[in-house]
Amino acid sequence: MKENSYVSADDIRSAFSAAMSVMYREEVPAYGTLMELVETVNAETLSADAQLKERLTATDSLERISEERHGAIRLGTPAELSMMRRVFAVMGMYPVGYYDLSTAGVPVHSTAFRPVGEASLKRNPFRVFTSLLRLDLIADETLRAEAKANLKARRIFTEGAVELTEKAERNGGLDKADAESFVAEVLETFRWHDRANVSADLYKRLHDAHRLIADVVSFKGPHINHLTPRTLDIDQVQALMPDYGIAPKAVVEGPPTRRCPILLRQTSFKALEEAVSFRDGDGWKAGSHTARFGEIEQRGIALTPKGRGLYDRLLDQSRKVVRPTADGSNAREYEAALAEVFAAFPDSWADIREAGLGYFSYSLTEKGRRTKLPGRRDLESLIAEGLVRFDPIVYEDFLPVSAAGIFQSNLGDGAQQEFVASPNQQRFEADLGAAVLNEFDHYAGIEKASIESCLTALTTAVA
Ligand code: OOG
Ligand code: NI
Repeated sequence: MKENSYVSADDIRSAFSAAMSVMYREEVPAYGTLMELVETVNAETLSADAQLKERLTATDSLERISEERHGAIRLGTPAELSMMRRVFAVMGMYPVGYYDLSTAGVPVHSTAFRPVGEASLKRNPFRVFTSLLRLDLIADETLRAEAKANLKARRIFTEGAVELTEKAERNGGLDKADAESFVAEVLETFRWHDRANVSADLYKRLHDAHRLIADVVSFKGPHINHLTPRTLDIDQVQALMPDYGIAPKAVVEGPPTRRCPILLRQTSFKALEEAVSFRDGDGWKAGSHTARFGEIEQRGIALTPKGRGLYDRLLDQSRKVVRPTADGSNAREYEAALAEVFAAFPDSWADIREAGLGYFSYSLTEKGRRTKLPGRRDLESLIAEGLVRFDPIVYEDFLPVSAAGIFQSNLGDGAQQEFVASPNQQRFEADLGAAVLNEFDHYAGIEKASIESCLTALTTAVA
């Protein structure tokens, strides 16, 4: 078969995220309500801000503005993780970044599978935050062995999904019919199963060890636990959630509201209690489980290691002043402390660039396009003369402190558990079967390529 008859990985990813959106709205009606709210707020924001509308029309497709940007799953074994890597690769999604959440009392470590090239991100940036349970953090040896045996016995991928992944690897792609079956087969892995794999007794013991362990071990597969559309005004959606009958988490995670958005802000509605049944001899016993929720995100500029260092320090500093509680009782104080501390982070694109805190994409201005230079010049003088402009590069990754906040608020308001901090990227990569990509290299590469293309165009363009 000729290569050009294959469906592009970007198109498979788009079809997959659309199918997942439909499935999740059916499974979790409150998520459908959140989507409606997001669409309303996005439409209002756009009609109130003609400049924003113009900018987004030029850079993004307006009709897709409210679509899902990410989702999340939690896996149980190294074999599940490495197979998941192969499945995502068929959709052009690669593991970027390593996130250790043990420090935050969550017994997992994670990566994000996402598209990496500029064109792929533009086509559809859908990512999946993927966590691997760390059974080594369960103290009780008997319980650990039971959990392990349960996980070992389950099959989270359909035979069709495995066969089509192998076929794509062998041939370098899938044709239209195979791509359609692939999406349908892979969707099965993410589906909710209301019949648990375990008895009520084992569920309770797992749950007592950590709620997250019960969520990963007790079910047939790694149900998608949330999807996350993009909002143009996260504060407004957060404020309006109660009017729509959904309970927001206490605070928005990430940086405060700013003129020049940095990194990622996110919030969610709290996970719902859902009816499930547990194994009980030959029959079933009714119970409940809390895992699934909806989230929203608003992204800003990707920061350089220096900018990220400043962000981490300021976040740490504000949390020393006020630590947000799960019940929201000190949410206002936390927001105030955050805003005050973050006043130290420059808030104009020019200042952020000058201080080397963020990554920018450079392009020729109108004047630059009409200019031809005899030889290469340095970037700063080209900017000063109005030949080259700079625009922020969007942050495409996640933030460990924010992720921990999202995890925690969806695991209930109960006492937080402490684990000894034990990042183990090497172990994660061995389980994954590949190294994770470094997010900073990626942004630096995009920035560098944009500078190079300006310089080339300026010296070869016809006046
Ligand atoms: C993942 C939580 C992290 C995010 O957006 O930071 C996350 C989970 O609950 O499984 O999705
Ligand atoms: Ni999320």
